[in-house]
Amino acid sequence: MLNFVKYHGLGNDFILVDNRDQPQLLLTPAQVAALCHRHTGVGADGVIFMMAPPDPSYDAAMIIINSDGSTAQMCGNGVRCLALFMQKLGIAHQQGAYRLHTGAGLVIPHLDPEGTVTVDMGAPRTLAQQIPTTLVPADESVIEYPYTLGDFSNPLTCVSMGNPHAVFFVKTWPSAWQTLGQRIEQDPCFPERTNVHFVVVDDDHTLRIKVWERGAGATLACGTGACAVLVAAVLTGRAKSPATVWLPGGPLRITWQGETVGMQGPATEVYSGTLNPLDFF
Ligand code: ZDP
Repeated sequence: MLNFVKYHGLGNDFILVDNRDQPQLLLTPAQVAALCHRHTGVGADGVIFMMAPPDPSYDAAMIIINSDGSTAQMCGNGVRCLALFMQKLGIAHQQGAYRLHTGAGLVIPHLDPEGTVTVDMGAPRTLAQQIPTTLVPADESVIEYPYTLGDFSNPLTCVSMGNPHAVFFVKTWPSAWQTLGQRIEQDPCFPERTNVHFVVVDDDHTLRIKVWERGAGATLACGTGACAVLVAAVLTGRAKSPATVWLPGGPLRITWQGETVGMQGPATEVYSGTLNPLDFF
């Protein structure tokens, strides 16, 4: 039997599994997809596995599998959830912070006294080979690129927070933004697919976004996406750090002064349970 705890960060929800005892994942990608199903499973945007740290300089490693069974390198809301899960399990921390190994490198969540989690998300990357995208040569960045797909034409800025993000600043959200988001996610110019964000700038320090997530579809929030959006807004002169990024599920506080990106927001335990993975094939 498998013990799990369900958490969410602004409605972006995850099944968390303590997988520190063994190197193999306790669930297959197909089982993850089945568990994430909202009618026939537990229901979640992804599963987060807490793995043993790769070396003593880390407290744990994080692996995230999206609700479609694909693997992501990083997950901002998930890091906040994982930090609270580690605290619940009594895992020792140094001055309220954990050092996590992720597909995006070292990420450091701090447990705030008020119950929120502030995460040092590492440095953003913008080179085409780091996104990855074939829109421009490998060592160039995609900033205000004249992107066109069918009858959608809009400048595009791409930022990696370990995982790929395509950011479109718009005056108003396209009416069919979900269909559009899905088509952009799968545009062959993004060989690893991409997360997609449509962003309205309210003022220098306030942004509102709609999120289409790679491998999960429309979600209520995306932590790495909120970070990528502020970086894109600063790079294109549209906003300044610090900013409040409003997602459908609520606000995240994002800072970027040119080095690592900071993200502050809530995470909430929903319930814990036990299931037999074999019931999900
Ligand atoms: O990059 C991807 O495939 C995303 N679906 C991963 C999850 C990102 C997330 N929404 C976040 O908060 O950063 C969980």
